[in-house]
Amino acid sequence: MFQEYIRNEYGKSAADCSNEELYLALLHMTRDLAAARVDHSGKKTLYYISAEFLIGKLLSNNLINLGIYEDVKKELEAAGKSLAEIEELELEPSLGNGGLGRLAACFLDSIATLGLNGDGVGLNYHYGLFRQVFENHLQKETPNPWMTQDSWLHKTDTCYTVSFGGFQVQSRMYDIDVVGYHNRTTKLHLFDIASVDESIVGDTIQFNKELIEKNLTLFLYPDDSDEKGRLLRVYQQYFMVSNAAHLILDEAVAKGSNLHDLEEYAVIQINDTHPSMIIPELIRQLQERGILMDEAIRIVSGVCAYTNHTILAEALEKWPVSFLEKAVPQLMPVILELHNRICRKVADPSTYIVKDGLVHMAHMDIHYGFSVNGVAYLHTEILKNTELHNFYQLYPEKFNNKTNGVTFRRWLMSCNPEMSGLITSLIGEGWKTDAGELSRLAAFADDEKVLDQFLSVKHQKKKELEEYLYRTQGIRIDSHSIFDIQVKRLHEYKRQQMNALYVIHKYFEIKAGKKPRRPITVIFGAKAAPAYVIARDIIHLILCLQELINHDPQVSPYLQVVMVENYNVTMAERLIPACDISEQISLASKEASGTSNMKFMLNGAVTLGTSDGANVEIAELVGKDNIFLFGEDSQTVIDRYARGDYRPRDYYEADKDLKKAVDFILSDEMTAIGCRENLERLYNELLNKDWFMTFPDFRSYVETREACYHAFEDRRKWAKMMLMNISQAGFFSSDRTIEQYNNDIWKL
Ligand code: 26Q
Repeated sequence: MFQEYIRNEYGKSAADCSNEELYLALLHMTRDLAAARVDHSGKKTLYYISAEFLIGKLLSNNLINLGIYEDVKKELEAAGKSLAEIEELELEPSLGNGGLGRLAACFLDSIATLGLNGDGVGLNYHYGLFRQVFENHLQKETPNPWMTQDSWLHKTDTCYTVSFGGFQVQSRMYDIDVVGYHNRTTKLHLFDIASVDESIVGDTIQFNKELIEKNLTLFLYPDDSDEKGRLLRVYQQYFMVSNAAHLILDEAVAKGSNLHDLEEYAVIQINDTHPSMIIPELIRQLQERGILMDEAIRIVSGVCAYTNHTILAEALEKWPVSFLEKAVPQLMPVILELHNRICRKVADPSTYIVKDGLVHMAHMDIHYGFSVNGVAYLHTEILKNTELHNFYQLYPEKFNNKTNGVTFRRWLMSCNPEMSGLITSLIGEGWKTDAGELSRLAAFADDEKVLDQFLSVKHQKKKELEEYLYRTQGIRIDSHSIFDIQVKRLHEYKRQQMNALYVIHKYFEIKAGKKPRRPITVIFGAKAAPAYVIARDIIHLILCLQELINHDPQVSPYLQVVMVENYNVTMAERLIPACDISEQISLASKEASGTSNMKFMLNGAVTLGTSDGANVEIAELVGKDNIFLFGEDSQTVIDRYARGDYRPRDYYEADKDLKKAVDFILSDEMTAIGCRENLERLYNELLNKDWFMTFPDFRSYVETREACYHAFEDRRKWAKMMLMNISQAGFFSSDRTIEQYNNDIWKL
């Protein structure tokens, strides 16, 4: 079939084609095969609405899910071509910031794989998240175009008119097929407008934020710390949900709904508060279609379910009434009506929707949705007991937990075929559709031959990373060292700065002659929101340390620091299989779940982490012998915040290693390389504020990290830890998560 595509398109054989030609032929064939499996049978449809879908490259993934990856690879090899090289030509669509967006992509894979009738709905950002480059040890942002003439996007005939205050735009829906593993194809619907003008973007990501008709779908919002352009984000969100509401109602009617019975035809999962305006917008559109307010509210409350992804109060969206009045005036009367009904019914003003001129999006979701879920056990408990306690008292029946998961197709089968092959050779193919079967690996925990195979796969992946980083970024690392990796968005609560303080501490030890038994390579990957000053300063610190340490002949044989440029899904697929130690060191209570922790575990890395998010569940599953936990627990942290008596200086004065590490930030060595202003700002922030409490955890972090490196030296014992981690990873398959969403919430 592939040869037929090549003959038809180019009239020559695969051997005579360029990689570009082969890529396009593969794209076309895969698209056609995927389309042949489109199936929307089932009365009820799930709409997973999300401002982000961080789908990553699709070629390999789709080939795997279609069951033809191996055949295609062999066919190409026979023609002297490499599928790996061809894959590199695909551009990665960066339509997400991090965890939340990647989760949405994993969920789509599992929905299709389980054969459920569910689609994603989002926005077709032309540039997605910025591309990160380093200049003078600082992050610089550049535009990251991903759309090409020919891509996975399929232009549909579905177009709507969307009204904003004072003007209207015409939308169009573009679809990307979501191929289930050996199952049906569902859709990711991405809405766009024809009037977007890419020419208003230059070499930077600055652009005129007032020309809504030209910029509406140009960029994905880099996190919530960009104060400017927040109004544009409201326009984006409304554009997304207005289209979604239109689509949902049209599809329900086409399937025979009279709209009064909408809940038999549709269920909507609201991915964080970014799509929350779907609630008033659906009510508004139902009214337009002749349904009265009381009834419209009843209908919408029966179809909307809300997922919370954060307990950081500052990240919960609250839009000024003035923004909404300007951007979407037609929505304000509905929001006020929803608010007034709560005021009449509920005594507790802390739960009201409109307060002090701000619309609290999450409050609307909780009052008018039928389900509220957190994304890990601990996170949901904290929501119920602390952050959303007043809501929990009103609606205990709405609250439920859905611990996150990741798709094993991408995060093991595709990125680590060697490990997949080893697992399959030991326990058969069953785990690919029933991840729980991985537990059968435990039977090999003391089989030395098997343990050595695990070590050898890990080394193979480390060598591949070594080669890849050199080839793509000119960075040299040593695959015989310990790979200690922290990759995730840069945020103070995730505490990359604590990892950096450890690096400084280790630097001093080596200088003083205390050399590690084996060299250590500390790898970071992280983008900072452009407006998040301290996050940028932390990147600066790490890049300066990289420069200093890697050029210090006394230290560099034992310690290497690497910050990879432009960390994204593709890079994650290289880093995760090669990792020995997975850094999951957020301040307890702050990381809702984390999902890289699951991907690392699945690939045989051992977690060094705090009792936060899903780490707690990982620890429960693997047992304390197979994880390195440290630091204060969430209750201790929550209590300290409540007391408000944290003084970082007390810890700094009391621990001379900590003091030395912190002071080093402003040392002559560092200011000779970096920028004093940035380093000083970070130093002051740590010493005077340290809002995410790195100092209280520093000592136990250092000790536990040392214990971890020590354990690494007993290679067989370490291999057993790797194996135990993989064997317990089944719970973190997004297939399990989606099954729970379906059983408890969607009921498809
Ligand atoms: C908010 C307002 C204005 C502009 C942007 C935003 C915004 C954008 C992105 C707010 C939050 C995000 C992303 C949040 C996120 O990725 N959360 C992560 O979700 C993961 C999946 O559930 C969890 O595993 C992580 O713990 C959580 O941090």
